[in-house]
Amino acid sequence: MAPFKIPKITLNNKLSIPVLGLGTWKAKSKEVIKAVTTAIDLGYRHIDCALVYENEPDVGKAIQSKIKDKVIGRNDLFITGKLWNTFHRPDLVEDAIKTSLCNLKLDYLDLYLIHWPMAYREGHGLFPMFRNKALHSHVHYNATWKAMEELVRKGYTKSIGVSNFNVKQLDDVLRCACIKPVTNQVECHPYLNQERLLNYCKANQIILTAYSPLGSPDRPWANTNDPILLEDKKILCMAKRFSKTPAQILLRYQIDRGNVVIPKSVTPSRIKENMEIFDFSFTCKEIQQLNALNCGRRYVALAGDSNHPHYPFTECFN
Ligand code: NAP
Ligand code: SBI
Repeated sequence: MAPFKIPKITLNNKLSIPVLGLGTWKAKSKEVIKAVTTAIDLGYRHIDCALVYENEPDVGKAIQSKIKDKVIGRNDLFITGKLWNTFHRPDLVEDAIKTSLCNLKLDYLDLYLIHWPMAYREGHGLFPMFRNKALHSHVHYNATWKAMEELVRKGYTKSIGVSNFNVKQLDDVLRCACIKPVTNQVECHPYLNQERLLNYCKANQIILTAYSPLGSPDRPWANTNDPILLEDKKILCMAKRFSKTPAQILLRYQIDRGNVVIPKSVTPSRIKENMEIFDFSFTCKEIQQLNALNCGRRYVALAGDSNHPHYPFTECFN
């Protein structure tokens, strides 16, 4: 049987992106090979990667093997990579994407994002620290953005975008940009519905990509008392009403708001379950009911960086 075709949406540069992608953060070496292989076999064509996940070589192995076996061609895939915070200085940007391309065994990316607006001290590993404090760099994200534009001109990536940028930071980038960001990838789910940021993105033809759409239950800093999104009573009730799983409700919520969504799973049955969201949809009223769960709960915050001048999650800008 031919694999299911996941719908795509058009970006502001006329290229298109599959609305559902596979997340890869926290996926270990062997499991990520199996996850990417399973996903491609089932019909996923969009894989969300990053240098800082330290599993790009394994993602690359799985992709390479599917291309070699002619299950897919490179053009059928949409591969996202991300520039880590220690490589924001403009002269480091080209080498950073080259490293990811080499890891992933690709000669171009479909999308490359500035992973966070904060720059870290260069040359001291991925998380430079001194006396338990993160070391910052003063590079401004606008300068990094100009170096990202060069990557498109040189053919290293088809599209560029940002991640974890607030409205003010996106606005700064738009004012200096010759090439507009196609997306802002941010945490998004009913507990953090990002209504203001989403309205800003829509007004500026920027797609919002929703990360941690299931509430990131495997995040390393989870506390036993934290609310569990996948176990929310209203989500469970809706799942029952639609004969769908809570995860499927949370993923369809993103699609019906016009967002791209990138759930992570290394479990074949869940990778399949997370695709089975194209045979139902929500009315505006149902989306409003889900939006009403908003309580500002952020599961992913890099809270240790809250004293960085470009830390994005301060109340007044969100
Ligand atoms: P998530 O996708 O919300 O949740 C992943 C967790 O949910 C895993 O524990 C997974 O388990 C479980 N899961 C998956 N499908 C499920 C289902 N159908 N039923 C029950 N549990 C299910 O969290 P995330 O990994 O934080 O976010 C997704 C992706 O977004 C990341 O992997 C990464 O690619 C991206 N991301 C980007 C940023 C950024 O700064 N740009 C930050 C965070 C995340 P198993 O894997 O064990 O199946
Ligand atoms: C890492 F590899 C290590 C820490 C970490 O914390 C914040 C969330 C994040 C990130 O920056 N992007 C992710 O997908 N997860 C992450 C990744």
